[in-house]
Amino acid sequence: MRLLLISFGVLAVTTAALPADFPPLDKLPASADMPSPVVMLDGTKVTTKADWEAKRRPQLKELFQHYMYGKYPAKPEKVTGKVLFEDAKAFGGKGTLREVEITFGPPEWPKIYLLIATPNGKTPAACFVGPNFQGNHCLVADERVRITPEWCYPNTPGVKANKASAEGRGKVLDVWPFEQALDKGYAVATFYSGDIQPDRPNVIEGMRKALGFTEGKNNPDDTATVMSWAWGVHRAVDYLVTDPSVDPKRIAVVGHSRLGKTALLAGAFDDRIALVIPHQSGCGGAGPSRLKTDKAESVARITKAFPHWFCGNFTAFGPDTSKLPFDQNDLVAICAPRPVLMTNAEEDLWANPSGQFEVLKAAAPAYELYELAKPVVADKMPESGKLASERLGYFIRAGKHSMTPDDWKVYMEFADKWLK
Ligand code: GTR
Repeated sequence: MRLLLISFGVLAVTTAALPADFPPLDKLPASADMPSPVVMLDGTKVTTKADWEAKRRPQLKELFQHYMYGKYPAKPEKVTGKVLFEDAKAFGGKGTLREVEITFGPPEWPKIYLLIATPNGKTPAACFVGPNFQGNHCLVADERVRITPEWCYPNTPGVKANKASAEGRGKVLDVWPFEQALDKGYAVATFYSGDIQPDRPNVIEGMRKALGFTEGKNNPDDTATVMSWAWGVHRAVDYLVTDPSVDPKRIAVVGHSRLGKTALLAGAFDDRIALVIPHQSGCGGAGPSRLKTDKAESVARITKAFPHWFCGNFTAFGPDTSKLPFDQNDLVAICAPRPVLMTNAEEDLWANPSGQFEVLKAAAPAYELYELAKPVVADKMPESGKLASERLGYFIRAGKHSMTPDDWKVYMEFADKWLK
C-alpha cells in the first residue's frame, strides 16, 4: 500500500462581500418571464463578453448567493490529500482505484473521502466528478473503502438507524459505473455528500458546524446545504487538478437530483470545471422556478419539504416566483461558454423536463456573447432517446427518476464531443 501525502496551496480568496443593498422581496419588480442573463439588475443591457464577465456574471453570482443558495464559504488556505489505499490493478487491471482523504481548513472542518478510478495506460484522463448519495463503500466491493460514520439516507443498502454498515459494501454498483467509464478512457471521482453536509435540517454538523452556525435552520443568506455540497465538489477539484492521472482541463461535474442541483451550482461557481451535467436535477437545479406546469415541483413545495437545501431568503419566493431577480437560466448562463448537458426521463415530470429545455434556451444569450459555433442550443426538445449535443445539450429517455449505466453512455457521448 502506498501512502502519499500531497499538500497544495489554494489561494485564500473569499468571494466579494455580498452587497447589503439587494432589495427585499417586496421591492423587487415582478417578471413573468425568466430574467435575461444579459440584462443587469438595473435594466442595462450587456452586449459584450467583457461586460458580461466583469459586471453581469459577478452580479448573478452574488444574486444567487443572496437569494437562493447562501454564501459561498471562503476557500481554504490549504487543502491536503492523503491516499488511504491504492489498487493499481482494480477492475480486472483496467484501472487504478484509490481513496483519498482530503482535508482543508481547521481540524474541525469536514473532510472529503474521494474515491477515484483512473484508466490504466490512458492517463491523464478526462474525469467525471460528483457527490454520491450512498457512501463510497456501496459503490465498489473493495473492503478497504471507508464506511462513513456520518448520517446516511435510510433507503441505502446496509443502513440502519441512519448509520452505514459493511452490509452495504458493493451493493450499488450501477449508479457510478466505474468500469464502464474506464473502458471509455474516463476517470471517475466521487465522494459521499453527507461527509460535507448530512442531508437533514436543524442539526449543527458538517459545514454548518464549521461555519459557526448557532442554529440549524437556514437564516437569510447562510450557506445552505446545496451550496455546501457544491463547495465540497470544488475541494475535490482542488485535489484532482494536482493528480497527474487526471487532465485538469477536462473535468466534468455530474450529479443526480438534489446532487444534480449541486452539480449545476458547482459548475457555475468554478471555472476549472469544463463540462456540467445536472441529471434530473429539477427545481432548484436546471428546472425553472417560474413553473408552467403543475406536474413539476415548485419553489413553494421544495422550500417546505427541504428548507435546508436553500438559504432562508429563497423560501419567501414560494408564493410568487415572478419576483425572483433571476431564474435557473441565469445559473446555466454563468457556466458560459462551457458546455452544459441536461439529462432527463419522460416519467420524471417532477423534475420538469420540458421546463429545463426552456431554461437551456433562455441561457443562450450569454453563450452568444462568445464567438461560438452556432447554434449553441437545439431549436426544439429532441425526441426521446436522441442526444441534442449542442453546447447547451439536452437528452430525455424513457423511464423514471434514476441514474443508470445508459445515462452514463450519454454523459460520455457528450463528453467525447466536448472534452476530446
Ligand atoms: C425529491 C425532491 C427533488 C429531488 C429528489 C432527489 O424529493 O423533491 O427536488 O431532489 O428528491 O434528490 O432525489
